[in-house]
Amino acid sequence: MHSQNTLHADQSLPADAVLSEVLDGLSQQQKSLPSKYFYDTEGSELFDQICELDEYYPYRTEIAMLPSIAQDVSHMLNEPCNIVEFGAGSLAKIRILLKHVDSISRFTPIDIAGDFLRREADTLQKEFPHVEVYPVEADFTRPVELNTNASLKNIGFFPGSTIGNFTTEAAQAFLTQARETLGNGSLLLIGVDTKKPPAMLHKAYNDQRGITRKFNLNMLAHLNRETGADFDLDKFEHYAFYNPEKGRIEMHLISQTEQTVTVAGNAFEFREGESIHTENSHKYTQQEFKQLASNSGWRSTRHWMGGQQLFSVHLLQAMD
Ligand code: AVJ
Repeated sequence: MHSQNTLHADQSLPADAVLSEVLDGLSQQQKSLPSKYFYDTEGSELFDQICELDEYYPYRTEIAMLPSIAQDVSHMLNEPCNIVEFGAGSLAKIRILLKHVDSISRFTPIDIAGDFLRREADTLQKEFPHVEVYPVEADFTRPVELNTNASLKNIGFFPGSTIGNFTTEAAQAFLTQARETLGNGSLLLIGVDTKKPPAMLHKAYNDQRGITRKFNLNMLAHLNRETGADFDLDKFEHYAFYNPEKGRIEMHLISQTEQTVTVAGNAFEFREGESIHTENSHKYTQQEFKQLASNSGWRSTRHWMGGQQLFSVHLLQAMD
């Protein structure tokens, strides 16, 4: 599906790369699947529904913080900028930046859900005709080619605490790579979820209406379509808990019975109660995150807290 009003680039993963990651994850002792496979069009829409839930504090807290952050950042800029958003989703947050920061002349949203991305980018382009919208369909956990314009200052935008999906080592690798991609003199505005009482975290990932459950199970439907796997969605259940030692929420899908799942001719045996680990969502104290940034070529020059420490946003500056 091609959009009509926007230029775009397709750097999507080839089908065999998806298959090999899936086979790899299911072959581990602790079975796992990469959380980026939540996001097909259906999954991106389910995530938007999660953001509307009372229990899911990160989205609304960060959204409420963004207008004043945008004004603060706007005062620090005096040259035309390109904003590069990693995992752009439905583009709600960038609208706030575009409204408050006049120096943004280009917007480069990167997302793995290509059809969803192009649809959202088209709508945005019409609302902001003076901004050049250049969507890139890509898996940002791998190096992305940016087609940058040397006369623009690059500002990375990575809201929502998606950084929490990475293990600490992977987060460090991602930030180091983003520093490379964005270049000298760049900035990175990044949302980071904070540590808080586990009961509140538990509610945020086990909502009453069961939207998070649907979101988790949708990964199996997505992979059935994408790889021809035969996961039976009725035979798995959502399970999410806070792991205090690792400082993260873990989401799993638990096999309700002994069963065999076949993916491209490969059979995987499940015991009753055996889980597939589908997501980590790491929570950071201010100190922990500053340390992570400085290990990855960035300096946290400023940070904002919202909702009485419920969520934080850091502004990182590329170190020379
Ligand atoms: C989009 C990765 C930030 O970890 O909170 C929401 C995804 N998973 N509910 C998160 C998610 C379950 C979300 N991120």
